[in-house]
Formats: sequence, structure tokens, C-alpha cells
Amino acid sequence: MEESRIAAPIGSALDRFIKSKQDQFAYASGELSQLLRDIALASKVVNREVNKAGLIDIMGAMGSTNTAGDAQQKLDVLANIRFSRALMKGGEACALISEESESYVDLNNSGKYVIAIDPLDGSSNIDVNVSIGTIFSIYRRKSKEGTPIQDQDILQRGSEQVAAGYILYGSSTMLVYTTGHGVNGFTYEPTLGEYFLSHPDMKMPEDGKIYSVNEGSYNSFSQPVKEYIAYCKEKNYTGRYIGSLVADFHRNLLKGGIYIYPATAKDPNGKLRLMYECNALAFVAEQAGGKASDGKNRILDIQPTSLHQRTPFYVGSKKMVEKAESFG
Ligand code: AHM
Ligand code: MG
Repeated sequence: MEESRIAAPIGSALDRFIKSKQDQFAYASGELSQLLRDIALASKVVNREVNKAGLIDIMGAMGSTNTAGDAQQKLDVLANIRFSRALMKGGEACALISEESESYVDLNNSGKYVIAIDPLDGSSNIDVNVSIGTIFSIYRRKSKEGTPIQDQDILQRGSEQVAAGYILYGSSTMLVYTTGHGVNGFTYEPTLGEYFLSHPDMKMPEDGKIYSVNEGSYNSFSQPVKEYIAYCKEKNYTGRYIGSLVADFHRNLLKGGIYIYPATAKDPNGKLRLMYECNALAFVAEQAGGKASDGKNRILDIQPTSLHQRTPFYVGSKKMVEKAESFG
């Protein structure tokens, strides 16, 4: 039997797991595996920065901050640097789309993959010790390697992702990803410096009782969204909203629930970004049996027309998303 058909045992190290699944990739040349390893490595560095975030002021007060200024940089900017460097060094990626950069960044022209990343999402939670996350999408470039990057390489639909996932810096740090063959979650063991398989073949409950939405914006929601929220209350659902998309999504993935960031008066297209926030989580959700839409259309079918395009986002347990959509 091929190694990838055998369920990997809980406790498998991420590197070994990636290697054992390599033949599932459409182009099993090892480059996508290397790319996933690069992302995992950068996330360990970011995890270290996140964990000592509260100490930075103390270190500053003690005069022990690094003179290059690294330690004083905002964590989201720092995370962007860490991921960009890892991807640049790795050489498998030709372009990087990031929440932190206005336009895409050219990496290695002979690289085969395009990466879209939100290096550190949940900015309002960074300074207050609440969970934050990294979100990533990986696409295969369409134009020939070695030629200049084109719009068709950058503006791909979510359905064309070859891999996607997130890192959650929470009470423990987890990396969850899919390559289109189910979803697997790995927990970071800091003393060993390695991710280990802790959540094999994750499935989102088909239905749930948790709704996650910023009700502070209630007055500017559309009537159907207001009615759906009223429905959740009638049903005595539990309201849970961390304000960190990765953390809210992860909880709902494990327990069953729905996350909604709808259009508001301030943000008529919602707040979240299609290319580096919604697509990756939509891919993970679908692979786990859940659903993701903009309230009407499947997220993964939306053709992006610009890098930082926003979309309303409904994601979570299949039946809950369908119910929310049914309000119109
Ligand atoms: P960010 O990219 O500036 O961090 O914003 C994205 C975050 C999501 O993690 C979170 O779900 C949402 O914004 C919260 O927004 P709000 O405070 O409007 O509810
Ligand atoms: Mg973000």
C-alpha cells in the first residue's frame, strides 16, 4: 500500500507527515512539500516573537532591545518579514501577496508557486494577549516558470488553491492545513521545536450552536442578517466572538458554529479580504465538510479583480451557513 493511504498516527512529526503525503500532490516534485516546511519554520520564529511580545517593553526599559530595532517593530510587520524571508530563501515561490504590502512582491522568478498570506491577523488582539493567527494560500503559477509574473498568476480563484491553512497562536500553537485531501491539525511542542499531528482528518460538525459576529455593528447590518441573528437568539445559541478570525474559525471547526462578517454601512463589501483571509479558510472549511459563502455565492468561485478585495464572509458548519443564507 502507498504510504500516503495509511492514516498517519497521532504524534507524527509534521516533516514526516508532509513527506508521507507527497504523492497526493498534483505535481509531486517535492517543492510544495518544501514550501509547507518553509511556512512551518517561519511560523516557529513568529511564535517565538508572539510569545515574548509582552516582554518587549520590559526589554526596552532594560535597554536590552536589539539595536537593529527588530524587537521594537510591530509584530504584524515583523511576521511579514519572517514569512517573506523564509519564502524568498526557499525559492519555490515566485510571488507573494500579503496584507502588509500594497502590491505583490516578486520572489524567485523560476519558482512555481504564488503565496497569499496574512502574516498576523487579529491586529486588535496583538497587544492584549489574545489569540492571533497567520493565514496562507498556495497557488500554482499559470505562466511559464522564468517568465515575468502575470495577472493570471496572481488573481486566481480560491478553487485553484493547491494548499491552504493557518497557524493559531493560542493557548497552544497549532498549524492546520489542507492540500485538498482532508484537513490535518498539528500542535507545536515548544521544547522540541516541532509540530506534531494532534488532529488527524478534521471534520467540522454538520450543524452547531455557536454564532460569531460582531454585534456591535448590528445597526448597520442588513435586514436578513438581523433576522438571522434574531433566529440564533430564539434558538438559544451561544454567542462567541474573539475578533481574531483564525481563533473564531478554529473553535467553530472543532465545535460546530458559524462565523459571519457581513456587509456593514461602513464596509459595504464586508471587512475581510478575499485573497489572504477568506479563500484559505473557505478551502479548509470545505475540506472539513463545512461551507463558505459571501451570503449567496461560494467564496472559492469568486474571481478576484484586485489583491486587497473585500468580501462578506459566512463560514462554518454546513447547515448553519445554509440557514443564514436562506434569510436572503
Ligand atoms: P485585521 O486584518 O486588521 O487583523 O482585521 C481582521 C480581523 C479578523 O481577525 C476579525 O475577525 C475581524 O477583523 C474583527 O473585526 P471587527 O473588530 O470589526 O469585528
Ligand atoms: Mg488580517
